[in-house]
Amino acid sequence: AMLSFERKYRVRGGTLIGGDLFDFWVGPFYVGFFGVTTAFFATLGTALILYGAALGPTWNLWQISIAPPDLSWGLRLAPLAEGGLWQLITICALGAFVSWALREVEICRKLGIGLHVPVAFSFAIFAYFTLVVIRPMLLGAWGHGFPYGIMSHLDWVSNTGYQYLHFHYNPAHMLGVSFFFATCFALALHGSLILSATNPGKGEPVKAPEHENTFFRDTIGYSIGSLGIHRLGLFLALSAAFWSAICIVLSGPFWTRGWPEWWNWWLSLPVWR
Ligand code: BCL
Ligand code: UQ2
Repeated sequence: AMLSFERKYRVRGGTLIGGDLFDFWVGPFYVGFFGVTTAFFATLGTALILYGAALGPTWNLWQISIAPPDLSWGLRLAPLAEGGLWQLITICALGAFVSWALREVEICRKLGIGLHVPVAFSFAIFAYFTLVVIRPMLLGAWGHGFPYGIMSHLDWVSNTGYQYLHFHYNPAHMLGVSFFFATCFALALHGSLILSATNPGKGEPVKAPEHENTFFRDTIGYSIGSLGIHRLGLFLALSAAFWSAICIVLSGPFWTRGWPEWWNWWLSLPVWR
């Protein structure tokens, strides 16, 4: 069933490519040219993962893994069973993620709203792209990408982390982690504040931003405001993804030793050196 407002907003146009050709809905879903390409890449990528799993030694969901090519393949294409599948799956993944982002752009244009959602999603795509394309290319081999498997990607993160002795000393990792934590803190504050305002005592009317502002002015002397908290939340979350991408692209291409050693610049400051 279509909700009353859905019909009103099912307007023609706003497409980036294809004109009217794919400008229609299937049930609740807007299709568009990029809906077709998303479905294509996602289906092909999933089929390739299943094929890779069938070639592998196990159907145990936790242990299935599709590994990138051996480092000796460098930046060349590898045979399917020796990492070529990983390369094709990576292309399909990026094709599907970028298609999804562009489909979001078309929907925003139809609705006449800002592009904040696709812009935000592009930060997540950027982090993934850094892991499987930018860093492997800078290091000269696709084998530096991470394997597609539940346990295997965890092993990759651990091994890659210990390669730099103690990843917590990576300054960009510190920023990424801190922004993730701050994002959780901000959403906990915001979620609880909104629920408190909309759940007053029995018989009381629902409260509005004035009450929300007053709560924070009474407790900490400052309120960022009901629009401001959403700006802050978006900034914190995008910063988390951004610094994550930076922390991993630094590791290897720009810093090859242990991360604790990087902090020696502090001991070498001219003041006390
Ligand atoms: Mg660390 C990375 C936190 C300890 C080694 N680490 C990260 C970052 C994050 C983090 C900052 C991963 C998030 C990210 O990249 O998001 N690490 C973190 C924390 C601790 C920690 C909080 C902790 O101890 C409390 N890390 C350690 C220890 C090391 C270590 C000390 C291991 C021994 N860490 C590493 C290494 C890496 C990290 C190595 C990284 O490579 C990683 C990083 O920075 O990567 C960039 C970005 C988000 C994405 C990449 C997701 C992209 C999503 C895509 C675009 C869409 C997917 C769609 C999906 C398939 C569709 C699903 C279908 C629907 C369900 C229907
Ligand atoms: C706020 C406000 C909201 C909020 C929240 C605050 C009315 C509904 C949560 C309080 C937020 C502050 C003080 C910023 C905290 C800073 C960090 C880095 C977490 O003032 O306005 O709107 O939801």
